[in-house]
Amino acid sequence: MGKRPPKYSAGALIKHGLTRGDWPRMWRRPEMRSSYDVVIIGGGLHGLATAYYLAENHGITNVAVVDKGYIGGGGSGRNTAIVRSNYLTPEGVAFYDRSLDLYNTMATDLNLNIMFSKRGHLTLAHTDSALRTMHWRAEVNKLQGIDSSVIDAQEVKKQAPSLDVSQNTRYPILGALHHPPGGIVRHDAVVWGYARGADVHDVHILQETEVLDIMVEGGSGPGGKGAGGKVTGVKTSRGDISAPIVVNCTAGWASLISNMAGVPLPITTHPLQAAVTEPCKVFLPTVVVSGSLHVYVSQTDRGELVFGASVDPVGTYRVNGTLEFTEELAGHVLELMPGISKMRLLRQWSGLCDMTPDYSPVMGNTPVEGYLVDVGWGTYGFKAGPVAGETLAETIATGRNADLISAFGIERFTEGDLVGEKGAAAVGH
Ligand code: PYC
Repeated sequence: MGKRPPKYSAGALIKHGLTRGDWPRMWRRPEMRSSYDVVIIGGGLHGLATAYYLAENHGITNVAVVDKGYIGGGGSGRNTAIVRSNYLTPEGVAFYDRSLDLYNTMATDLNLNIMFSKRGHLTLAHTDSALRTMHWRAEVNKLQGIDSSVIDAQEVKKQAPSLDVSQNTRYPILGALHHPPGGIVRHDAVVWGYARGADVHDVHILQETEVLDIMVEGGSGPGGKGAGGKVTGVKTSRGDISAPIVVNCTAGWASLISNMAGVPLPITTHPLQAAVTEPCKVFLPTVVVSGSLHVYVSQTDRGELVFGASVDPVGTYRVNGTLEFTEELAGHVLELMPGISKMRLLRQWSGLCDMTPDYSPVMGNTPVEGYLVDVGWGTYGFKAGPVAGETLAETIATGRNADLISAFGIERFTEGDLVGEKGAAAVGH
């Protein structure tokens, strides 16, 4: 435990740069074994974090992370990199706050600059009912020690001077939920940091390895799969792997992968579109979200504005951008910040969001022994990655769902014990 990636002195870095020296790989391309103690499906932030914490916190290192593409090529590379813990339910607040703690120490823990910019987070209220929900969230947050409060329109203007807070607009800003610990993070650095941290512990990261089936025996469903069964491994495009524990850490394809184990999930998959502008002088010092206008925006340290929206209303697996999105986004953004009308959009993209009925994830053990899920991440997967990995690793190591995820179990959908987080989603859905 506690293995660290090598550190380089400034002199060694300069020498490497000038001599084009032999840079060590951040993670290897190992030969696939025929069996592992744990197979994690999905080489994104969640899968890699799970592998890292299994090794780092529990000494479980005979682990493979398999991905049909390249690591970080799914939701981890397609999000808008916002972190915060100002949720609506006590379960959500505690969970996302632990993730923020882990983000706070991550640069040191993983020895990589993840560019965490703790710049604060504003969720605007344009109606009395939205303001009421902000007060509700602020009180839930404060009860759990989270720095979160409702501020009025004048204070909003101080936090984000480019916002139009005049009261004669279509959606006047009445106030906002202000959450100073929120911010943005360099998303790929987080993926790379966990990948390197896991690789140092000899975890196998197997890219371009597609899972074709999950092998289960003794279950009550067709082919011996489903409830009451036991996992025995996975079939992949590079051959079979036997494993007593298989973890579904996928986004976008979570329900299709889960069907392979005979464990259906209450998930619908929708694209979420995002876009980035050309860079300009930094003028937006905080993250701004408007649920009513279906938009959120932050400015990177390079000066680009990064925008996101609500999920597209129709469920598909498509990840291209649409002109309708761009038009709608521009209209809504200009209502908030009329001053940026001359800025040009550079590019747009989509990520796939697995939406659950209560806007909370599905995590932990399932009715198939040895098959665990870390899915249903909707529009909130990036901020949850570290705590998802930490709690999943604990669940695997101890055999029982970690306390922080006990409310997110799959059984809540049959027991009717939902964790309704819709009021704290960044945007309307
Ligand atoms: O929940 O903070 C959020 C979020 C940001 C982007 C998408 N969801």
